[in-house]
Amino acid sequence: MKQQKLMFLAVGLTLSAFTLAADTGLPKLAVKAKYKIGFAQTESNNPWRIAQTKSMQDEAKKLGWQLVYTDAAGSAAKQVADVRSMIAQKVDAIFLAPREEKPLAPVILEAKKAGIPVFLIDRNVDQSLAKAGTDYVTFIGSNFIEEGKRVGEWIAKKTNGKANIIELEGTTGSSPANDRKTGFDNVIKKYPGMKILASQTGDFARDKGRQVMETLLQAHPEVNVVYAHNDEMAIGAIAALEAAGKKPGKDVLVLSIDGGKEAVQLVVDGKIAYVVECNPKFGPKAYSTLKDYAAGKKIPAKIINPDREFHAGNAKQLLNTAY
Ligand code: GYE
Repeated sequence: MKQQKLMFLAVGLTLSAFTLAADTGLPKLAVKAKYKIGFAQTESNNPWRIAQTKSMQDEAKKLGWQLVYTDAAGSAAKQVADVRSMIAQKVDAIFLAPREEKPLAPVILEAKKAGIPVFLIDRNVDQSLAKAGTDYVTFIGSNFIEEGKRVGEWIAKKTNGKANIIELEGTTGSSPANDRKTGFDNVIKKYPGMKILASQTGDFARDKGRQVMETLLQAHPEVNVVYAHNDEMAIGAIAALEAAGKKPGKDVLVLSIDGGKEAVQLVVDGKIAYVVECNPKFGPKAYSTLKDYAAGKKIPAKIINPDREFHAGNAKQLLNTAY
């Protein structure tokens, strides 16, 4: 009798250890017809952000869900406050596009503690501070390292491994800026003839990109390749190059990431040489992932969007499909 009891106890303990191990610790989400969700946007100063917000809003409308939308206007501190206010409003779930990798990690943990699942879209956070699949459900977005690598490889091929490069980096401390640099650097390292003359942030913004390019151009007139971490800075750089009497596409190859219509048109015009796409239309995928999560389906810690590319050979044909 006693032995039997002990055995039951042992089986029970093993079972609960199993359930604990299988439990991710993430807040659960009830299955509902309609949700009240938060979307904390980082800024709205470029076409990429505007297209992303529109996609999130359109899809919420389609589903009849209530969307609490905030715009951090380029401030990580404001975005932290925005997420806290969503927690206070007891939204069912939060979609967050974290402006920078470190400052947004703590509020993810606060949401988790409050029982609200968080989904990261388009930008990630520092995994040592908040972990995908444990502290937040998943990251949905592009593989930024791969994007940077593709740009680097394209340059290596087109220039036979000889280039004088100016790099315009995205927002300092953001995951796309960090990773687009890493992926690019990994390729450049292999080619002694490819030199990064200067690498500086243009904050993913057109006018900042133009100003930075203007200054760097004076210091490095020998530049023949510009790698911009997004379209906006590439368009700013083109303005600076033209103002200095240089011909983008001839004297200087300009490459970027995003693939918005304006940039793809510039590929058609011959001013941008190559663009890796990074599509901002997240709405449908974001919400279907939330529904899958509520239904108890296993969600991978990373959901990677496929990225196309635009170059002289396909830009005209693909122009209408660009965001
Ligand atoms: O490339 C840029 C935007 O986080 C992937 O942020 C996104 C980047 C995108 O402002 O244009």
